[in-house]
Amino acid sequence: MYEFKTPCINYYTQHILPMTDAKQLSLEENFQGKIDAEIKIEPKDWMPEKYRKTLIRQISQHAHSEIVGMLPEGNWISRAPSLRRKLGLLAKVQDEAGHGLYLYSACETLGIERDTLLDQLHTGKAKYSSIFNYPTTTWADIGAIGWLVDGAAIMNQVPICRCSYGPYARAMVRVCKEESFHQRQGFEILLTLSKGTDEQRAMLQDAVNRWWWPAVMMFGPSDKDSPNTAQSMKWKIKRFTNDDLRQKFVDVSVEQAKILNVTLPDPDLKFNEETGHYDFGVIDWDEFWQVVKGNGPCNRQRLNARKKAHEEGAWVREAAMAYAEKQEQRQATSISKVA
Ligand code: BYC
Repeated sequence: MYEFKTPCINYYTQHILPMTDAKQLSLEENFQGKIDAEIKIEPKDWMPEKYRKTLIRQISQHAHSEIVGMLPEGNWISRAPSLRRKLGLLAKVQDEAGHGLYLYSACETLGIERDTLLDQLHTGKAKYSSIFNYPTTTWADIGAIGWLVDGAAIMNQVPICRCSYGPYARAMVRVCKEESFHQRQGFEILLTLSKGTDEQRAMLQDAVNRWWWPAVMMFGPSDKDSPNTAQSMKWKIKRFTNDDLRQKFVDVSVEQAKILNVTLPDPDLKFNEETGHYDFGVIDWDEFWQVVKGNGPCNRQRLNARKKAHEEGAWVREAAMAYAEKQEQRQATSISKVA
């Protein structure tokens, strides 16, 4: 059983109190001890500044990805082929907004304002997932996003339910339940197309051809080129490396592709008897970094749409603030009347 050796200290105090090297070391040892013992770190616990910054970076990028991720799919709500499909897609896109909100809230517990986070997104300072910079040109893309993109997201996010930081881990439990519905709605769209006309089957294959590699890239750079993985694994922010998760994703997707009767666009994809996994071809890392750096097919379009939505939504935020202030005033007046 792990023993607490020092009382918990509000993270703000680390900036205020001068700290001796020995004290800092003991705080860090205790912190790592808690992590090793699977004890969650909570917002008011002491934490190294680098841990806090790493979490702000990852959680905010994750939140931005959820919000920007609404755009490629939102594009198809008004063009869904039936009322049933429209309801499913609408619910999914609304879920993504909810995920963004839980994640922004989790991030705020680390002492950063939401406005600052949004500003970082809108000025291009903060990253969001590379995957959302590709266009959705046919209805089959909506199925492919559900199957492959949400499939990759689940593979990456289920382990985050066990992340060492409490608010992030708890937010991910609900996110993952919803992602699982998203993945199934995508797979069902594709399964229907796979049983359709020649044209529908061709549309399905074309979407899979275009989304496969970007989905494989979603897991981030190879472990040897990932500057953050080693430390994040030690802190149990990440539970698996990028390459381990990517391999798991490839292994399950190959089997699911057989059910859809589609080929995956990788001639090097082959089961390896020795490793028990599928070997796959070389990833185009140049494409990945170009997209991450803002030069993907839709980066500018996505960021502009996001900024426009934020500006046009200003009146909603102002109205909500005014309403909250009015409520507060009413409450204060009724309390003073009682007193
Ligand atoms: N795209 O050292 P690494 C969703 C960056 S939401 C862009 O491995 P880390 C969904 C990385 O940020 C999907 N950038 O970093 C939503 C780092 O740059 P900085 C989002 C990427 O953090 C709606 C640099 O490359 N999921 O699925 O240890 C509808 C070096 O990488 C990408 C999450 O955010 C990328 N793909 O590992 C449908 C999950 N990959 O910050 C679906 C939470 C890497 O040092 N995040 N970079 O300048 C994570 O698990 C980790 O942050 C990552 C990267 C695995 C993504």
